[in-house]
Amino acid sequence: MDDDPLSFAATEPYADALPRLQPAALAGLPDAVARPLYNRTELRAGIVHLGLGSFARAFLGVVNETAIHAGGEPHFGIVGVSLRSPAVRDALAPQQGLYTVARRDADATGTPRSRLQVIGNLIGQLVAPEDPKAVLEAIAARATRIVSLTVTEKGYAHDPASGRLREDHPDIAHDLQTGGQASDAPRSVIGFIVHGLALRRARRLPPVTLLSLDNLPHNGRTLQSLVIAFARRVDPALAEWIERQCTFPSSMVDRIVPATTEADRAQVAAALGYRDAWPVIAEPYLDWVVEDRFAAGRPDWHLAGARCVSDASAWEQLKLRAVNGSHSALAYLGAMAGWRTVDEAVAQPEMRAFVHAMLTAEVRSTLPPLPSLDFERYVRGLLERFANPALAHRLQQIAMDGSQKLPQRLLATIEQRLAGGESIARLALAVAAWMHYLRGIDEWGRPYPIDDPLAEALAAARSAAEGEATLRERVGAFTHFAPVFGDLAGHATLVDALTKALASLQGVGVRTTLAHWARSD
Ligand code: CS2
Repeated sequence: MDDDPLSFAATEPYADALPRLQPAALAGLPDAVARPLYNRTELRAGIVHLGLGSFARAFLGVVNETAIHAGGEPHFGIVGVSLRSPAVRDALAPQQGLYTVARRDADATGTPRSRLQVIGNLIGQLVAPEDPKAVLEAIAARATRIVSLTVTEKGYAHDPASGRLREDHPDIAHDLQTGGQASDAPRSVIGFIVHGLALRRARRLPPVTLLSLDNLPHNGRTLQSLVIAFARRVDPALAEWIERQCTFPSSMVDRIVPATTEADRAQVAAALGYRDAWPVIAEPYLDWVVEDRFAAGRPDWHLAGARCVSDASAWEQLKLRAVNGSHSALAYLGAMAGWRTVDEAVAQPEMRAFVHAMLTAEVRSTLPPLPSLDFERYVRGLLERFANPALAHRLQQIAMDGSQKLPQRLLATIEQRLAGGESIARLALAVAAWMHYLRGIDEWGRPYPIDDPLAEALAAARSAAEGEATLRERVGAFTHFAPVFGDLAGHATLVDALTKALASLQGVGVRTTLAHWARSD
């Protein structure tokens, strides 16, 4: 959710000596730095955004800024809500919500370059655990038209394989209780949304759009079914009002946003001449396909390059299976091999050949037709994005929360291929790499923590499987881990493919395995 592990303790002395980025500083920024060219005080809070991590600021914040510049629309300033930690608010409040986006790539000679933009449309910030009522009030405010979300997969508190609301999730269980505490001070994202919408309805205010910007399949529909399932438990009439009046457009979002480091912070400060306590780093690429079903209007995002369509599902599937599927494959294989970043991993010829083969030989056939898409070109472009040397996107960042990511990134593709009797060797290697990764130690003997909301349950499933006599039986037992494998539990062809891949990873290591698997069928 608030996804960036930025430490404020280790500050750069140089940056500390600089004045703070704030509205009065805008006029004094270097010419090359883009900045708000509108009157910030005219912006109204039309969007409440849940999950104010780096992705939201480098994606929604940027598109919205361009739309404001292009259309002069004052109704859609953003109130950002941090769901857990006050760190982003603490960093940005002294800057009155201003922050910098550094778009990074390399020029033709391979020299890294960075283009800076100061973003101005974040006009309010809330920290949910500090003041849950304020969050509910923001959702229920008359001016609010859109409630958007970047809360990561685990923020939905659903079962990743089936998509169902986890009523046993402690935050959901808390928010479902009847009485003041649950509705006045929810803890879960779904709880905030439903209790906020209940207030709206009680006040007879118009409905809003609930807009998921997370990497989930049919993210709008998924959000809708979770919200409705929760609302039915609270008040069936409310559930009906939400279903009839509010909209939940699905969308495909694509931009690589690595976590900000201290070095990034120092570099941005040096270029700005002002200290920004939490700039965000992004690749230049940005793609957004969003379903144009907004209950109360939307900003002119189409003027900022967003593609507003009637059905985004084909684009979502392409993105989840190709971009995120190969990202996860790179993360687990690369981390085990001891590579640190995506560009380092994809620079290994075996790794690059493997990703290319996985996409063209196995993922491609599962994608719905997209007449405007040149898939080979898309894959080439993707590998170039991964090769961006200026991002230093850590594989361990992508490796986190595997249990929440694998179903839609790799296993749905596998399921579809198995149904068609097609080979799954490469996709299975990526899943086997995750299973291998769960041992918590790379090929060089270096340990790392497993950062996953289901880490304990995964560790228990692993040790239960250890009791089996053969590798195949151990793998078979592990595939009964329902939140990840769902209906694929014990599927003989899958278990065979995973066993073969895991045996190779354990026996000859990542590099040699990759060389074989890039070719094999
Ligand atoms: C990544 C994504 O961290 C991850 O799991 O795969 O955040 C990825 O960088 C974005 O979805 C790209 O659009």
